[in-house]
Amino acid sequence: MGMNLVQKIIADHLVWGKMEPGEKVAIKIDQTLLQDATGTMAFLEFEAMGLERVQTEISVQYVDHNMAQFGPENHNDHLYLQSIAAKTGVYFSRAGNGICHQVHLERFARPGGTLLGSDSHTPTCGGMGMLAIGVGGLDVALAMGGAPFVMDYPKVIGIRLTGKLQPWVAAKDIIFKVLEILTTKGNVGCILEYFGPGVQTLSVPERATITNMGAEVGVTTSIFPSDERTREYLEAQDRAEVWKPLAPDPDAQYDRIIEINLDELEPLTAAPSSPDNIKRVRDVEGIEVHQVLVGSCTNSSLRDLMIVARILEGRRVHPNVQMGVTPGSRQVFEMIAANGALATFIAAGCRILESACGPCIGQGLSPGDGKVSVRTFNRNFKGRSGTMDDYVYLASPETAAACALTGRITDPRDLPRLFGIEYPHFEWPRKFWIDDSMIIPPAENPEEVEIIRGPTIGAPPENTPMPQTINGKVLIKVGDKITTDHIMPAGPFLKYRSNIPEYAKYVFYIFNEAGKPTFAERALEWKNQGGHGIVVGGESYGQGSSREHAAICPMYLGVKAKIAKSFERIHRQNLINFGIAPLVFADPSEYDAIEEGDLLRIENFHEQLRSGQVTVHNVTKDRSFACTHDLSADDVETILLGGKLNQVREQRRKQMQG
Ligand code: MIC
Ligand code: SF4
Repeated sequence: MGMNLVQKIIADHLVWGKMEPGEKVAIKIDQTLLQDATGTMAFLEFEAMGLERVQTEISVQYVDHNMAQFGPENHNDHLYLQSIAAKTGVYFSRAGNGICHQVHLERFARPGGTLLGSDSHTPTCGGMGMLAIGVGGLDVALAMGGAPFVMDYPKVIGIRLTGKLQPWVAAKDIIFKVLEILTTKGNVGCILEYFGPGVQTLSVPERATITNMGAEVGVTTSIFPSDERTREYLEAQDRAEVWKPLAPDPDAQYDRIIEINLDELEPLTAAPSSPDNIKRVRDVEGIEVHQVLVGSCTNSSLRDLMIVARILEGRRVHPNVQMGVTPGSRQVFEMIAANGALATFIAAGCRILESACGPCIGQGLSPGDGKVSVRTFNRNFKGRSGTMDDYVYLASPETAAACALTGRITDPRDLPRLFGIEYPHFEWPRKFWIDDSMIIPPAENPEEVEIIRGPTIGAPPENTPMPQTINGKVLIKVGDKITTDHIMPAGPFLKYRSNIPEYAKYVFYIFNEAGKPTFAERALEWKNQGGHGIVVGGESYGQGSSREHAAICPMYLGVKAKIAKSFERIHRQNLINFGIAPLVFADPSEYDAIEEGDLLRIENFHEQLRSGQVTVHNVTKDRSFACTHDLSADDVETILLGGKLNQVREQRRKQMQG
């Protein structure tokens, strides 16, 4: 039987396990990627596990998230990261060099390789035919130390593309279509593999827009084949030597096939406040727009910026619209500076932002109360922009540019009629502007490098082993589709990423009510009384980002279990890594019988967790209910030991003794 592309790459990297549904497989990791907001903790964990040198083909540390630098914290992190990267054998991409996913695609990704990154949008490099997976920092730290990555053998959903995008319709609209079909929940354990004749009509950066936003579908990753378009892109990046063709076998099998005819697609948008709230732009046109932002790791390639520049050329952004542009990398920045597009943006009245995540992670440009912001980004969860009452529409660069000119949500297909603008012709350059001087290679004499630890660099948090009896209290009960942005906000709090006691104050910040104790205060009060915190959630708990702080900070506050109807992959793994049990309601209707403040008691927790069935007694309501889990035996032991740091230390202690 023929193999699909995912199966081929897994087979090529298989360390152990059976390539069969329901089985676990461990794969060798060729490359890793860390960004600064998750990297500081990951490196602290790397050190805490006693690891010294990276064992991968290439590991890169990027600085792109935490760049607002209000106070010393961010720069302290950057200096720590630069020094420890040099010492441990990691490339360091300096602040200003660009967004990790964009730069990795340009300068490091290679077809057929595996990449593990401490950022949920790591699958961006799937656009280059890599198996690229987003995980928590601790899992990347382990992979840097040479450990294989263990995952559930995936279901592969084939997405067959036919036809060709029509003018004014973009790659972003393809992933919107996928989100409309698959939504953001229920896709854990799947990988999306794109194939079919429509693939060759898309350039590598367009493919990367699609694989990037596969993160919002909740799949493990997304991948495209490697073909002539991939070769052209790599040649233009002066990296033709890493190219190889990759395609599924002609008789490859998929667990499900979704057909998308590109000819029939039209401009779409993700309306507030979920990436799967997909609408036709036509159906929401006319809504007043106050802000337009072009950028983020989804849509900041040269192509994306050039399309917007050509639309704006000789025109002005609507007077009621604030417009910002973020080039995805220094390469893109240099190229738009050289070809005049930067001048076009400035003349049109755009605000030019540095090459970083910026407003995508709430670092500035928050919209006004109740105001509409159209963004080419990938996430529009309520409050992520930094404004609680935000109305963020996600859109393609084409749609964003049209909105910027009219001050209303506008279908870009109306631009010829409204402004006489023809669809811009964009030709990929035969050579990109290449200058890797902002990527610092590892030190030649690592023993001479001193690690710089500013006073705001903490230690990785310690956890105690899981108690036998859980004296639990429901500290909060939340609904469906709770994202890690809801659990652990970024924006202005992002700077506390290496200071857990401070950052923990903002856990579930969005749910705090004025005049009432915050989640953190309630949790610490209960912990100080010797109690254990429990969080209750609905479906698809822990969507979105890979930030392991959404597990570490609750752990610090004494949370021992989260009980939900279902969990998303990365957050679930982060909970395991930090010794919090992710339990699932055996009967989802039990969710309704629990209230915030209920006391929950679990006896013999160790044996119950090992057996796979956990009975929880609700002391307040005087009733019991059952929970299950699909944790492996190893995951259970990790949780019982209080997390992976304790487990790795224990293993090393035993090795030293034996
Ligand atoms: C995000 O887009 O939410 C982030 C910020 O890139 C996160 C990582 C983080 O929280 O540091 C992600 O997507 O994993
Ligand atoms: Fe940065 Fe936004 Fe991409 Fe996350 S989604 S990596 S914050 S640009």
